[in-house]
Amino acid sequence: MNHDNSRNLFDLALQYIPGGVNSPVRAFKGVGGNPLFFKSGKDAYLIDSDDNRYVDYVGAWGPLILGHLNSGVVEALHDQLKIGLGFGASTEGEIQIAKKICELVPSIEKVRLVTSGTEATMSAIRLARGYTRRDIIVKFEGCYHGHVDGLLVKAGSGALTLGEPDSLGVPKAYTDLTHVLPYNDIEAVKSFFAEKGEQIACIIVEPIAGNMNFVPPIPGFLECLREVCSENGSVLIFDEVMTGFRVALGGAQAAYGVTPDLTTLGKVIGGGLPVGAFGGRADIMDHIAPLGGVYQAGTLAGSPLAVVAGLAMLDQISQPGIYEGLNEKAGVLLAGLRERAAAANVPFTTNQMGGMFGCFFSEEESVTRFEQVTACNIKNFQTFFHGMLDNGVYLAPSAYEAGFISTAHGDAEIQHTLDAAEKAFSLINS
Ligand code: KE4
Repeated sequence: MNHDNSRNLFDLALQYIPGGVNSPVRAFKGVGGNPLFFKSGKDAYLIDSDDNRYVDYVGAWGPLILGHLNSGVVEALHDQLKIGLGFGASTEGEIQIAKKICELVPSIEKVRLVTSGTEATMSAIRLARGYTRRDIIVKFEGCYHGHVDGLLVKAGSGALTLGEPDSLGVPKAYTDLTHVLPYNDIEAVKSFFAEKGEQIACIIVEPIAGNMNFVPPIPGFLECLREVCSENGSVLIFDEVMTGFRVALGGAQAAYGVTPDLTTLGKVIGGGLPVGAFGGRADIMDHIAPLGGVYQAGTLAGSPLAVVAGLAMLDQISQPGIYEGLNEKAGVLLAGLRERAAAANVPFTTNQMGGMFGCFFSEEESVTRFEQVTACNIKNFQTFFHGMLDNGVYLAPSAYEAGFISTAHGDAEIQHTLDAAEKAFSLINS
């Protein structure tokens, strides 16, 4: 495949943008080579700046559950563009999407819109601290909750991809208040809370860890978090920016039957436009300004464009059968990948829920711990990534990211992907 235009655009981007990208994980540092520049997308496909076509499993990192340029979302945007881009004042649409979110996620009694997942988690943490009047927070190694100062500690996603799980520029005073525990380690949670429980403002957790690839909670892990938070008056925050409306209509909390006190959302609820949200128990949310003393604000919060796109997305994914279809398609894809890996004698395993999945170049039967993720064969992943790219399949350019399938992926796209995988796996032992 010819990537001359992407190469030229990257050289130009490097003159004006740090690292040539506006978000580190796009830089291909996790796979080697230069990042691609894309110019369009339609349904399950992306077109890059050299007119190469790919079946896309990144989906803008999760939002595009209905594929690129979904007609319902585009139509809603066209209608909104005729009447206004934004007013810095309230609109009816904000009530509609807030109501829809509260209906679809029962634990959310009240919700505040923001413009990114980072803003959502930052605000939820501040709210938990303001509500409990406590400072210490708990997160888990390998989880990523956006680039919030106090959460850039042993973080996943781009931080892990670049091998910098802790960031420069974050004062020690901030990270001293963040306690990091191993994901899925029930005993570690119990002993930490036995010692410090009454000092803990909150736990923030990805109910499925999608930023160290795809690591599901082991039985009892989420229930343990719920129990220790209830016992100690700490706030349980499920960061469902990635899993919300992705793994199930009510998110991972619906799939696992564990109810958090607060939930953060993003990605899917914006239909591809910048939206985040945090919401949960009304008695906690009512501590947010202007009602309560926890300040939080945003110029573009509740942007009418993002709201109509999000509403069009939520209306469509609320239809019966959507998640069963995504689950089935992802299941067929992953079974096919496992078959082809085995045929090529490549150690390979997968995890999946709904339209979200993870692929690991690992001997492990199942991957449930951070150490198992970081022990995966990175070189095999990199060879596979480029083999797939050269055969028209675009995967996340990092071994620490999840994959996403959309309603626009059909049998043809899955077959194309499996045919590409057969070639890509064969490169590994050649
Ligand atoms: P944003 O600020 O990037 O909108 O959301 C931060 C965030 C919060 N919580 C979870 C669970 C997330 O996955 C994210 C962002 N996800 C990454 C991909 N793993 C965004 C991609 C990127 O950083 O470019």
